[in-house]
Amino acid sequence: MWSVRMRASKKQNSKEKHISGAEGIYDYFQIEKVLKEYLKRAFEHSKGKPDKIVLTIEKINEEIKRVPVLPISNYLSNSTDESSKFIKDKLKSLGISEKAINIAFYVINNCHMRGATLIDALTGERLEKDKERGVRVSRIQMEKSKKIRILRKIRNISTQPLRTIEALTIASKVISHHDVIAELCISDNPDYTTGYIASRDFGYLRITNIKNKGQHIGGRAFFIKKPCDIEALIEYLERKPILIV
Ligand code: PML
Repeated sequence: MWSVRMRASKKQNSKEKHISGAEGIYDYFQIEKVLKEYLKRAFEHSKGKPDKIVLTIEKINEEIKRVPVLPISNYLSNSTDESSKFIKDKLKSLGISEKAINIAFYVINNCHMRGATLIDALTGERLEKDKERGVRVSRIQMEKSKKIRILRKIRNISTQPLRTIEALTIASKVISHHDVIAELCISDNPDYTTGYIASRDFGYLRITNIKNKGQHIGGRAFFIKKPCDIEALIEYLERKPILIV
């Protein structure tokens, strides 16, 4: 099997602005078709035309671990205030401190990171080594039959079912690591205002109106239980091949 990844970006004020990304684990015969799809996605993104596209194709030589998909539920919130209160209450119920939650929101709203921030669930300390890049969850794929079944289930509740599937795939891998208590995700796409929180306790919980339309902010925060071997955790999230089933 092969890991195929795409990252598209554009230089803006001498910084690289993330435009879009995609990734999956594929058989050799699927690679050409997937590359075409990824290029189309990179060039047709609502965040603008990229001036750099990086495609990575890597052979996977180790065993692919199977991880169960998180169950999906929805919270229909009417405002960003209601969403943030709901999120805080849910995360606090898992033992995550208010300070840690506030820092996660601060980083997501202000730091424009490409990957996720790792937050100590009690102290709020940021644990990732590279604070600009963050941690990229990689080497993931959802089993085809599972994907089809979930797509059927969510087509009436999600305006962008494929985006939901990709996020669900990431969250299922993240939460499968015993040192991660929860994830908070806000899309950096200005048109997409549904985000989610995820945990072993309540699964993948989608929340409408997590941000206002037109906002370019967004990102992911993972709440970590200490003591934790941070290097091993990052290695798992970025390198361990996972099939979500
Ligand atoms: C992103 O844009 O990558 C984040 C996606 C959030 C998906 C929320 C959902 O529709 O379930």
